[in-house]
Amino acid sequence: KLVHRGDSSSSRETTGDIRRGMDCADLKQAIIDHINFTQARLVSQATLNDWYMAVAYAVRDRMLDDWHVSLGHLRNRSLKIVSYLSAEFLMGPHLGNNLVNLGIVESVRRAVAELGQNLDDLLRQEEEPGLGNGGLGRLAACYLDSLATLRVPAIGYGIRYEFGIFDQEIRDGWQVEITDKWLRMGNPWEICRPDISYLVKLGGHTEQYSDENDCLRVRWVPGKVIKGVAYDTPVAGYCSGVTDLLRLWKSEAVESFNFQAFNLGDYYRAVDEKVSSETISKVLYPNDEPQIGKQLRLAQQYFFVSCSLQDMLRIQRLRGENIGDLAGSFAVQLNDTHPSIAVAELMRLLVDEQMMEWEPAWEITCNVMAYTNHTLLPEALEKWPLPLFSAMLPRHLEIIFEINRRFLDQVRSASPGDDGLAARLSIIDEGGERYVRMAHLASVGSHAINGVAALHTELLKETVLKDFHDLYPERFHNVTNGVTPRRWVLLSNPALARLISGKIGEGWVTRPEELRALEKFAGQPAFQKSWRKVKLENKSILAAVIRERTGIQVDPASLFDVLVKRIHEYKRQHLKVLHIITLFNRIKADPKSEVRSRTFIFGGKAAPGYHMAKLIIKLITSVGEVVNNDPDVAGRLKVVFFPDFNVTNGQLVYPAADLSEQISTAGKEASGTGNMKFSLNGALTIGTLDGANVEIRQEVGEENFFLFGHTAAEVQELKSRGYDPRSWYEGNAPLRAVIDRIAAGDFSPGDRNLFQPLVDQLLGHDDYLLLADYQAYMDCQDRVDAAFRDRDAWTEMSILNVARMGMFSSDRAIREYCENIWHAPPIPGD
Ligand code: NBX
Repeated sequence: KLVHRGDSSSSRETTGDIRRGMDCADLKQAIIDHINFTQARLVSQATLNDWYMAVAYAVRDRMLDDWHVSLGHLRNRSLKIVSYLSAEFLMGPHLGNNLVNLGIVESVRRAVAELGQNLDDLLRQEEEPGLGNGGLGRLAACYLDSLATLRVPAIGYGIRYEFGIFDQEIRDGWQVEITDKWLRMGNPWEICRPDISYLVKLGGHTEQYSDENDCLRVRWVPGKVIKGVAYDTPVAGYCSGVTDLLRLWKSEAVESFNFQAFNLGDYYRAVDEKVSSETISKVLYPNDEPQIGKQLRLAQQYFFVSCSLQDMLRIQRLRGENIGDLAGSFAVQLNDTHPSIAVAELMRLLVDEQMMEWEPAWEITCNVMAYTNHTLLPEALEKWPLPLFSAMLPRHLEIIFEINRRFLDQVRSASPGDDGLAARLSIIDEGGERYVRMAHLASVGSHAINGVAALHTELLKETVLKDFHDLYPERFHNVTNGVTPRRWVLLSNPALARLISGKIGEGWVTRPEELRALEKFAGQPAFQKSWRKVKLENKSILAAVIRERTGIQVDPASLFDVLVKRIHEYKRQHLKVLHIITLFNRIKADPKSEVRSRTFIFGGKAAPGYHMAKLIIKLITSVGEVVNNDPDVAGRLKVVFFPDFNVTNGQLVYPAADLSEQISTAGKEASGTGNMKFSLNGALTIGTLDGANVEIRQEVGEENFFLFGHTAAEVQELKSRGYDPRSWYEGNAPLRAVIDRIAAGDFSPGDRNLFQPLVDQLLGHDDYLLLADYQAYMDCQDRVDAAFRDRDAWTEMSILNVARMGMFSSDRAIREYCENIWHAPPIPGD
């Protein structure tokens, strides 16, 4: 009998273990139990959220056996643990992904249905943990999925932000930021581990002292101490039996109250102390590229790095191994420079706390650490003013000076007299106000340095890290990014996954090179028809959501032309706008001119302080306002700004795209990963030779990719010749007409100067060469229109894109890291 406790409304038979059982009856009983005992609700009174929570807990229970076994492997001395240090993990909603990876979507769907609920409704209840800005944070999440799928023992270490990336609303065409209170309704996926916590020091000063052997040592006397508490989330591999660990740190006050000692003044001071300690993990900084020199951000970075390294030392002791063998037990990957203070912190822990000598400590540090660079933009490279740094991390600054002294000694003895070289390589920027350059710290203290796409790695070696490449060529690797086909196809595009598996079997989910088997069906009319049907269904689903969220009616039969990513001038969302206005002008010049039906879908958040990015959003919505309602356009063009682009919305958008816009200025986008998600879902790409576009084009074939624009080398060349945007404007009549329309206020009634800053930037500087690429982009878009007209040829290209995207699985990327950088083998199969 289904034991119903405290609720008389439903009773049925159960077979066994409600914590583990996979029978429908077990699942139902488990869900009801969680409604009754975890949510403390009667089934008859349960809200949709109670149902979601109960299902989440029932699924989590079913992850725990594998998790315990996997956690046990952390103590297996023959296995190396990958420690992925990242200030961001953009995991996306957990429930759907866990159902997919555990292979229990259908059984849970049925159990939920028999309880009178709809699984899709429950999936929509989950508030996604938005603990990241964009590509970098999402990459970390894809990599955890692949690590668990490939059975590699791994811990993702990061920060449990109380408020993640803001929610975006569009009001009057402008972005408005809303606080992301993702924990409001509780988080069923995390397990708080109050017993796993570490103290982290901040501020104060250092002192020298003599130890018992009369050795001179340094003691750090902090101004303040805070505590980091572990919150663990299981990360299940796809049918791999391995469940890895995401361990996020929450900051707390060390002693909340000291009741014995308090008088009124001390009481308030104690409360202030608590509040300021908790501030550290309060909020994710919503800035992607340009670096902001905020003190709290450095505190966040140090906080999570220190907790994570202390945790690794604890695990090392649990394994019964010597601290000196740390590099045999752990591979630490620095996800950009955000965690690069780890180099100095590990040195401090080894030298000051483990009383190790400098040289062996340094060898361990370099053997453990590896650094991934994600950007070439000079303004994005992290550097901290010395006064700020020494006020917060006085001991680390001393250690960095010592690292730098030894490093520059080597440089000088290898290149005597080359003071310029030493100055360029120095971890301390001494030209003017002094800074600590974090990319230099990471490069000096790591045995491996990698870029995230072939072109990016080459440019890294030639530009930002050129001197390091000359010095340590063997440290440089390329690992082209990848995305997980579990979340980005199986979960988000189930209809396409079914169609593919029906043809070639399910092996592609873990061996995506098998997608190649689709090539032979690419020209088959019946298969093409099914392929188009899936795409059309996905477009209809998206169209309904667009209608609901923006009020705009779009035609699923039109070409869905999509540009979703963070808003940034280098990503050139406004180049897409120039295209739209060009088409608009053609219609206005001759309403009967043939302009093919297109739906332009934009999405993405702007950093709250990035005015130009926010103005670009306003430009998109304003152009939409005019174009969407123009009688001459007559519905042929629709412009949509889809608000609040995040992982959840991405899962709706990628499967519905016909055309993927990857139009950054060549040399600026390190890799891109959205480009991969689109193509894996059958969109064709229009793009520049930038980031991973280069390799995507190579793989899918140049005849299946719409290429335009100056190459990175040509961009360089243009700029060094003295780029003059105004001459491009004057020499191109349609371009002039487009810019003049914006400048004349045609899209900003009542405020003709609204977009003047944008126009001034384009005509005055045009740092990202929109005007130089304009004509090539228009011509390429005309080729897209022509190609879309031939439905069968287009479908064939779409199938070939999917068939040839295998190399962009994050499994391939993780295998490369494991083999070339981490030297971490998988857990042997059961
Ligand atoms: O990392 C992105 C790059 O722009 C993409 O080209 C690349 O594909 C992706 C993964 O390698 N970078 C990125 O997303 N950066 C940030 O989100 C970021 C966040 C905080 C910050 C600086 C950058 N302080």
